[in-house]
Amino acid sequence: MKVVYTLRHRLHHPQCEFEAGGFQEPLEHPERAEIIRAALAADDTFEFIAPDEWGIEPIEAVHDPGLIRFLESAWEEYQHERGHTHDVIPDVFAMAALRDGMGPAREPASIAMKLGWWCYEMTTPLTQGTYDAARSSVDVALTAAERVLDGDGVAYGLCRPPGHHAAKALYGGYCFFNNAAVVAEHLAASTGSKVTVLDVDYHHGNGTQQIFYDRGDVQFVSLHGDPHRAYPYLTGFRDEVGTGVGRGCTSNFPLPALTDDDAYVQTLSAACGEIAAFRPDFVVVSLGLDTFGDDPIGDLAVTADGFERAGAIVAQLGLPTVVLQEGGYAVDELGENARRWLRGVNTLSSPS
Ligand code: Q9C
Ligand code: ZN
Repeated sequence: MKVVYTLRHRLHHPQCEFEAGGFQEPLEHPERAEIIRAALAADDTFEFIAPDEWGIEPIEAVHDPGLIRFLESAWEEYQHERGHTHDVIPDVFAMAALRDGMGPAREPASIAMKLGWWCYEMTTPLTQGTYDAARSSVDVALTAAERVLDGDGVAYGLCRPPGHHAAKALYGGYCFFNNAAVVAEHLAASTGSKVTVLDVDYHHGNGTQQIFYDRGDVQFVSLHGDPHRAYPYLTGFRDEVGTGVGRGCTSNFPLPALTDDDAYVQTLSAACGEIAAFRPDFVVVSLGLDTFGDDPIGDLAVTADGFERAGAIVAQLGLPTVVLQEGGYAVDELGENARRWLRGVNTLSSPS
């Protein structure tokens, strides 16, 4: 199986993360990708390739041009307006209710409020190289997709930063550009066929769901911690099923705390039933490994064996599959967990 990787992910290296009333060590840090790279490099099932450069157009196909422009210059702008800081984090937010009854707000002029216009929370710092790293993460994803368009049964993009929380016009949740959405749109647009995004990250993929919510040609299926207790709290409920021609093309499977391997693979099998019924031509997997029992911010109980079984269930769909890295924060086990999931799905692999 081809693994697409670039060390450019290291350009995004936050120093701190604001959470629960204080600053802490960032959970989403460069070592995550390096641990996965090392685990896959030690297994000759995997062959590494570098990403091609895809330019801005595939990103513009899913994101507001204003968000892209903002991310390109925000760190620099902040340094000029507010003084030097390694991490740039919003401290004021553009809540629609502030202008309730007075007409909609316009994009603010000051970087202070621009941050809170384009970002919805405080755990996603912008660093000097964040924009370039986020662009490289999209390049990694699209290059993995290209392998599959060229006939590989499955390919893996070692994306970092992750993407699935990034909405059309918002970043957050450690995500800047929605790698899975860019790939799904690219596959759908370039082949005129149907695509499913299967999101197995512990956190609901609110961004991906939003981007395709009214689409009949791109299905979104997600397993995640129940939003009654889990980030991002506002999306991922069972009754969110899509709208307009997209009605029925979104399926959410909220999971209880401590869900174990057996319960997990049972729900994944049900989710794959929905995928088979949609009859897609491609599957894009948002692979979060934060469903792991020892993950510091998840509360499920999936093990490495569970990950291999999960990969094998996805392989049984028998569809060309692009696997993209999302979350997973139990760093010591992250490489092995990724390796096991990918070995599980690898029966789709075909000689290229
Ligand atoms: N106490 C991804 O896994 N903070 N993003 C959660 C939990 C943000 C996760 C706080 C979590 C974002 C890609
Ligand atoms: Zn996650």
